[in-house]
Amino acid sequence: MNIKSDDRDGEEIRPNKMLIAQFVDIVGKSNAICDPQEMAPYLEELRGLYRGKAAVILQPGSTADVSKILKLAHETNTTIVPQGGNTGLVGAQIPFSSGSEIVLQLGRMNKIRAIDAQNNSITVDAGVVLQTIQQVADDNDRLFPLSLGAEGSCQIGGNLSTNAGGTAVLHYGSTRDLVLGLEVVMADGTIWDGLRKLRKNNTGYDLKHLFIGAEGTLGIITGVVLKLFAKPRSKATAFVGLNSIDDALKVLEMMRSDAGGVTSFEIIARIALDFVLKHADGTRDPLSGNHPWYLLIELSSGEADGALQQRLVNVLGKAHELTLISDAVVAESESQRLAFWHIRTMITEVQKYEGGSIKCDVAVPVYRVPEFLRQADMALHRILPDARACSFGHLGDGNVHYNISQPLEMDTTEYLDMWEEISAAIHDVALKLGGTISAEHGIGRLKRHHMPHIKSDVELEMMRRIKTLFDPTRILNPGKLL
Ligand code: FAD
Ligand code: 2HG
Ligand code: ZN
Repeated sequence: MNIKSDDRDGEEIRPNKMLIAQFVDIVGKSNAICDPQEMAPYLEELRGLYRGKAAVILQPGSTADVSKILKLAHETNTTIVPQGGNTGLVGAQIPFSSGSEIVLQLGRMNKIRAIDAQNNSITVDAGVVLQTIQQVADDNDRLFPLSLGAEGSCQIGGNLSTNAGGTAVLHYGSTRDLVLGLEVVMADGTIWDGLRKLRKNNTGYDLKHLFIGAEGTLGIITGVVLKLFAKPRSKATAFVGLNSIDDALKVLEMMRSDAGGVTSFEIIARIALDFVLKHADGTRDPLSGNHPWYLLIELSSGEADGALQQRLVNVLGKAHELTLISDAVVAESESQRLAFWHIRTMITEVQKYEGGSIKCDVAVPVYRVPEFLRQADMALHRILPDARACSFGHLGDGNVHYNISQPLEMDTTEYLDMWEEISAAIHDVALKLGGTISAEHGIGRLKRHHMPHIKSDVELEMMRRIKTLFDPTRILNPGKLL
């Protein structure tokens, strides 16, 4: 464990007891956490990279509560850190160490407000857990396609605020693409009811998009109208072994043109599979032999018969004949399909058992992923020859989680002290290939200092002006993102 600190950690203007009591009154004593031990799980992110302090943790039960809290915060210059499921990977949901901030924990706002199957939409509170939304959609013979490893605990408000990606972006887009309307409480407590259910609405600036991906710096999202989709009648899923990442892109092309319905196209390096097999109980290698790279491919369609499965098998057969892939297994049952996905979703967790891990969430144009991986490996090994690149991610989106586990014999703190040097080298490779240093996890605290290098002065100035307009007294998640 290596707590990262940054420039705001020293600032300290704690709200006094009377003011805290006023905030507590809004939600009621039973919905305010003041005890340090009870606060602890909300004040540390899951890898232990960031740990903070809070004046109090408030758990509002309604949009009206949030509005009152923000009005008071605005008047008293009290800073607010919004928090959903606390699964974010860039530290944006964790307060700084001064103890002056209030954490606004949205988990009690967990109502499904309405499901409108005919309009293919669902309206929910911001604190609803993603998996619950998926389940309610499913119960209504619909699909809510956002899917990611943390879906059992992350909340839709957090997904919106990070514009989360996940494993079905290739087909359905990022969270941003799944939103029809928003309800937001502005910094001064004003409520914006933008809960529209429209698929078309060209009436000027589309304000909802400002709050999506804003990491809680422009307003508190309290409600959302989400798009639903027809539930696929069939899915076909394969676990594939291959020698070269260049060939993976050829397989993607074949899947698109000859099979269709490509929903997920995920890449896993052998070392990532090894970590899962070693640390995650009950997992087993779906293939025999040792392959440098694996693909988890999922197709989905409205056809109810086995046509999709057959197309997948045919394309894999052709890819094998062309020696693009070395082995493959197609899931024959739902439990086998879930077992493949379990391997993929466990990768984040198992890395922690291999010591320090430096995460680089990069994206490059899809066709440049092989180049990125080769150059990143070279750059990494020039700095630390024994570091272990554990790459995996959403190849179909050009998004590689180039995570780097420490050399086996190295001291973890010594390794994590190299975070800046190593990540800068990897980011440099991605940027030179026309990529980004944050594909889906956001900026938060972890990457905030990179903003001047990755955004033009014009972009930064526009962002600052938007921030000032929406949050003139800078009470919303200051020190994050901007
Ligand atoms: P939090 O971590 O609580 O907060 C995240 C940000 O949103 C913070 O800036 C916070 O201030 C803000 N926020 C939260 N709620 C609100 C609100 N109501 N209004 C305004 N601001 C708010 N991410 C991906 O993109 N793709 C993945 O595939 C993926 N897989 C993951 C797998 C695992 C195992 C884990 C642990 C994380 C993964 N993540 C992934 C990262 C994380 O799950 C997402 O960023 C998620 O969207 C965060 O949701 P949360 O509710 O936990 O938000
Ligand atoms: C995933 O794709 C997540 O599983 C987490 O984005 C990635 O652990 C990570 O870096
Ligand atoms: Zn991811």
